[in-house]
Amino acid sequence: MADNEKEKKAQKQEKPRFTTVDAAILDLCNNVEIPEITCWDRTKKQSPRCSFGEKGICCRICSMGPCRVDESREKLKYGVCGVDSNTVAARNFIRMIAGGAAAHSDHARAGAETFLAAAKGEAPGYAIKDEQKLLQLAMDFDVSVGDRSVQDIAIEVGEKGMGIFGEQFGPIPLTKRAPLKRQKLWAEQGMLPRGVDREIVEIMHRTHIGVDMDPVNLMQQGSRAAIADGWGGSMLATELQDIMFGTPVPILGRSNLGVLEKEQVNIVIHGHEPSLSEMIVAVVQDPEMIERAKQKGAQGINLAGICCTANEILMRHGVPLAGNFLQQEMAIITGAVDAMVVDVQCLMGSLPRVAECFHTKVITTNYRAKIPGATHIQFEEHDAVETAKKIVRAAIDNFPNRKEVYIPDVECDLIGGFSHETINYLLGGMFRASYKPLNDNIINGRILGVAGVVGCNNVKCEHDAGHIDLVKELIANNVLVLQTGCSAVACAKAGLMLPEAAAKYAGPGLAEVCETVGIPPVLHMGSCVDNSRILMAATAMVKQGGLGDDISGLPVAGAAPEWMSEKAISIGHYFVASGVYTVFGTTWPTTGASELTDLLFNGYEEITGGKWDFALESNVQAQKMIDHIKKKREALGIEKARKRILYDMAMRRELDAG
Ligand code: SF4
Ligand code: MSK
Repeated sequence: MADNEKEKKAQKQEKPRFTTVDAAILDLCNNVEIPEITCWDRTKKQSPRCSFGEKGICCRICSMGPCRVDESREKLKYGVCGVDSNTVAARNFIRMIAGGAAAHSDHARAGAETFLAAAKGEAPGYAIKDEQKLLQLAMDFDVSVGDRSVQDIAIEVGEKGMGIFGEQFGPIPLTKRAPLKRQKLWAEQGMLPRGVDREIVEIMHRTHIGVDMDPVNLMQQGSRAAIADGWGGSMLATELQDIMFGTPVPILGRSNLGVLEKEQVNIVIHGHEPSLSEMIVAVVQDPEMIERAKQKGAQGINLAGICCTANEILMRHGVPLAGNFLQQEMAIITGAVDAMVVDVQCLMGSLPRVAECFHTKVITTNYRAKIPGATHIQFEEHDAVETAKKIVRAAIDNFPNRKEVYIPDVECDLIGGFSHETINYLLGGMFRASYKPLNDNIINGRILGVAGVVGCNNVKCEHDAGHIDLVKELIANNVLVLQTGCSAVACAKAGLMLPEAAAKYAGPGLAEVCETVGIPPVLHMGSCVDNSRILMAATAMVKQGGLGDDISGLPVAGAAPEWMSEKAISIGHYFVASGVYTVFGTTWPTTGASELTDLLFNGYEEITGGKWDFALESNVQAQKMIDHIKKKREALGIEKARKRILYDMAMRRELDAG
């Protein structure tokens, strides 16, 4: 065997068990004997994977299959029913959009139910916290305001909100928030959405055997459903949550497993819906609960979060982030988590099995998401405080059952809470809130552009590295970064969400702006559904003026370097359908279908002004995003940084004479 081959083989064998750059996980695995129970262990056992599945060309829609289609092999060109790889991959792709849009929208529906119950006074503990936002939403829904009471308005807004999901004819109201040119384009392209329920049902119908076989036509429906998610379900979830729980403002937080407390009862909240976690935040401060914890030998109660429930309660209360998606098992492995309380989405089925090796109580709380082996305590919004108390009591009572505890001494501060409204105030000031300073700094070249870097962790790649490397490269090139989801948690842990990160990592122009305004170069905008905040920020930039008349003209780009969920595909596609260049990393689900991939990577630019792209390496993703931003700057005529020129009298006279 040649020397370099031997070297390669040795390197392959030496691949660490936990591929991560997270210092807390690395510390944990050096100090705790971890049984083979983690997602890293399972992913090894799943290899090698079916290449047809990876390329999006495995079809199991009917029982004549499963069919593996392969355009490069004559005998596998068509499935039994006669469809080719482009049809199969397009059907699979838009079914992913349907799954993602359904998750966001069902989250929104649960929020709307709680909102309506709260408005009617049937959900004690909940209130209307942001009246201004309620009035704004009332206007969007054509609800008359006049001299009606807040409660009356809220009830009608709640009822209309519930009605949006099943809206049969459309367009759904929040699409009217988009720039006019975008709305016109959607109408021309047949993409203006009806209610998301209808759009998802239509995807399932069209992708049934023997229905829609045209990839372009399938993608049009996929686009309509994705828009119904971004400008419907997701946006409604964000709006109603802000009205009920408060619109986030900048807040200090902490991140990583070091936020767990050895001497306190640790409750980790995990999932996506904030309705229950908001109540838990209140209940853990109850003196009766703190006293109970002390009676069990703890010094108090410590609350922390994983995934997007974490992001929700960080944004509004500063509750620390214990970690992102790939840290859920690791949190239990510290031995310090007395209860992991989960709601919906991104939960690993292994949690109760991992918990068995330690002492953690895994508590499911939503009838939609039960896990064999977990304890179920159903969350009732009509009796939310009592449900929260029951859960907190269960956690406290589990404290004496702890075995070995090892909490990595790794944590990092961050500033969260950058809602679209907050950015508006911070940039323009309370009395002249506007995006003008941002647009001006983009036009004068201090800021090259804006990037949304969002999405999951994926165990197929090095945990967190994709997010951190990409974001560092973007800010070094003066690109302001907006973040949500597990990507935001990754960058928070890396210290990128602190104002001092501007001087350390950002290019000189971006650093100057951040230092003047007092913001970090990377802004935490919330959870997965809060990607709608990024849509609103982009729309505000268009409406402010000076950067064209549509989102597709802005010097902006999006990325999800470590994506894994169907929600990420729905989010990515509503950004593409809204005119944004969007690059994904790790893996791409249509590589076995050349025409469909070409449509998504090239053709879509003609259709929506946005397009998909894929690159494995962070530096390539960054370069592609920067190239796109520069292309847009050139089209706007602002490709060169404009220096501020101070005119002297002679120059002024010359101007006047001209
Ligand atoms: Fe095969 Fe067609 Fe059935 Fe898919 S729908 S499994 S390609 S026969
Ligand atoms: S939690 S969807 S792993 S971002 Fe929103 Fe993280 Fe992705 Fe779940």
